[in-house]
Amino acid sequence: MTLLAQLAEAVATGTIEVVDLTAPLSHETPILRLPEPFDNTVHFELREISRYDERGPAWYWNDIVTGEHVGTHFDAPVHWITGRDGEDVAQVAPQRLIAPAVVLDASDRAATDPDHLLQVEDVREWEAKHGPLPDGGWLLYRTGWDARSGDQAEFLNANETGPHTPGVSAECAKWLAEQTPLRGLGVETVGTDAGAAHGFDPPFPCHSYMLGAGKYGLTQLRNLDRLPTRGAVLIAAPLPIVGGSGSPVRVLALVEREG
Ligand code: 23J
Ligand code: MN
Repeated sequence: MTLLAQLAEAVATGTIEVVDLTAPLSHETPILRLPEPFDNTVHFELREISRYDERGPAWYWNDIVTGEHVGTHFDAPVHWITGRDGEDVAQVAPQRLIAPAVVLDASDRAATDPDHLLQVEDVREWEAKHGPLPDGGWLLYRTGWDARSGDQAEFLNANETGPHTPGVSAECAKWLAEQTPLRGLGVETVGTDAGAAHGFDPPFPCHSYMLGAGKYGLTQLRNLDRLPTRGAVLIAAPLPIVGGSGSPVRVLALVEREG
């Protein structure tokens, strides 16, 4: 059998499980809310064109209204000023959209501290236990935040001091961007940066350093608890929006199961 025939058979029989890491897209899908004076994205929306009616007797279809950065989505380098000369989302080579992924689980700490920040030493510790970060792969940062994704207020967890969601320290973001062979960072929260990251130095360090280094972001992932610490392969397929800064993305993980 060819390699591809083996893959198809393994998927068909469940020897390779396909785990969907994508949040469902609807008007209720939580979105980012930046504070004044910044402009914000819109909620996802379906606009019905016809539904087996006088507008189209035999067919149902919709227009969609969405931001690029709505729901589970892909951040392209050009999204940030540091990556302005880098790739837009349509320029990302398809070969780079299939890559290994590892999972770093900080859900215990995020449960007691919603402002929990990943530090370089946490990743170092993870590497000592689980091996090196994958060359050209994804680091998936599990925080348990996907459990809140059914509700915008719980998901953003904002109070009078702003949003409180876990993320990555500025030092760690710089290190991940510049000192590791990662292709990108995937998170369960609304963006790759912590809720409080507008006040970091630099502001939004994950966006700033990762996208500035030509790396990618994936947000609002779910089902990371169904992935092995290492060994999964991710297929992340953003729409080729010409000139776009990002796109809603379907993220599928291939996971090998025992016999
Ligand atoms: C624009 C400004 C700040 C942030 C973001 C977008 C995102 O999180 C995003 O979706 O890229 S933090
Ligand atoms: Mn984004």
